[in-house]
Amino acid sequence: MAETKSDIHLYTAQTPNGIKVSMLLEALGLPYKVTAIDISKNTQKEPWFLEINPNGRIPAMTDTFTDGSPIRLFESGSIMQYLVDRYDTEHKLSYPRGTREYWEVNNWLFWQMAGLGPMQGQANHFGRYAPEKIQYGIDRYRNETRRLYRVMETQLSKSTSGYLVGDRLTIADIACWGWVASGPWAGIKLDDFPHLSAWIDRVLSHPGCEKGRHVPKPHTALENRHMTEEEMDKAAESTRAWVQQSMKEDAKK
Ligand SMILES: N[C@@H](CCC(=O)N[C@@H](CS)C(=O)NCC(=O)O)C(=O)O
Repeated sequence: MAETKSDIHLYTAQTPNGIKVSMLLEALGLPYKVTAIDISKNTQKEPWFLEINPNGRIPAMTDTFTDGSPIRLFESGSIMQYLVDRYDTEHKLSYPRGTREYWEVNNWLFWQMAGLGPMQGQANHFGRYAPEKIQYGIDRYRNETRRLYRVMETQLSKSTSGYLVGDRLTIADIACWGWVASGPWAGIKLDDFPHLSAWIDRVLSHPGCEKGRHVPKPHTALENRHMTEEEMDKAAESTRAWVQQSMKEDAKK
């Protein structure tokens, strides 16, 4: 089957899950169109968007598939696997399917998608967006997130390349990056994790990653990591209102 040219259209917002895809696209040097989704206006719940991602979340992506017809992709991990599988044929950011390193990348990708992202998301929810401070929820998710950071810190301390798997930056690192970069927002101090702190800068020094983190608008988590708790709580106010409203609407579904 003849390979068609890429026709990638990314639907995204400035969040840890959104920037995974733009960082990867830039690192792969692929051309793409971007539509910025304003999640605070619930554009991701509109019928046209649900045709692309029935789950109503960013990121989502469309492309022209190898058979010449459109294909839709959703779930950031699935999108990243698609991109490297189809476009990283020289394995600059991946390993050939079936190799030991291929499966190890998969381990960390699933670890991020099922563990780090959801746990840190809940730490954000209870620590920043819940209408009342429920200490049990805050402790439960902050401690679990900190434990996951320790798992990653240990892996990086044993790595000779400074990346999670083998000798190169892969989608395992890119999947985790936006989350770890915004650790302080979830109440996790990065001073206790020297390997993770060095890895944050290392990933950014890879061509394309710095540009990709600022899609569709500037990424500020790194610059904001020294904000005080009070400043972070104040900055969370507008999102808190949207989260509460969305939860009310979701409860009716
Ligand atoms: N597991 C999904 C999570 C996607 C997700 O939760 N996206 C958030 C932004 S990081 C979102 O779209 N939130 C809007 C909403 O909840 O309506 C992925 O990795 O793609």
